[in-house]
Amino acid sequence: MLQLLATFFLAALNSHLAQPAPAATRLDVLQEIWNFDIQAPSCPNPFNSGSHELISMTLVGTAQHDVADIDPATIKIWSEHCAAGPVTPLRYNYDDKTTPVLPGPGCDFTSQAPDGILDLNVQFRKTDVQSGLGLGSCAPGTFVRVFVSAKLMNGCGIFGLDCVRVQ
Ligand SMILES: [Ca+2]
Repeated sequence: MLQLLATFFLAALNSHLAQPAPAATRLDVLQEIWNFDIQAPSCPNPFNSGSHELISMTLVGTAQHDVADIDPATIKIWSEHCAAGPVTPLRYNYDDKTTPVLPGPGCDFTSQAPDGILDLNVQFRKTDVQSGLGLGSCAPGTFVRVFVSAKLMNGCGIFGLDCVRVQ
């Protein structure tokens, strides 16, 4: 009887392991990387601590990525590893502001001129970004990676990356 129970348990365990991954795991797979450009077309992106101005950040449209598919209400920015944030934008607008560049792990991006494809520009209060991402404690000249997350109208998650240089 004991052997029969052990066999049943192993069969149930194997069956469980063969099941598809939970939905939460599959959503991670669906996430897309989009081009994200802070203060386009300037580079590097100086961030003046204590400034009460707005800072512009752009989700860059491409032939494959139509910015009209983004739900603007879901746009948020975060610090590395989501250690700080999110910060939500004050407002947004659609404009052809720049050309996409391939995202990389560092802060060595270059910005280009408009390319005829619509981009989604979001404006944040610098004071919100400074306090929300903890930039006030960064030494002048420090490059800080800023991550953006959002959802498309179909629910797919997207994210992007750019940097600011704290002044
Ligand atoms: Ca563009």
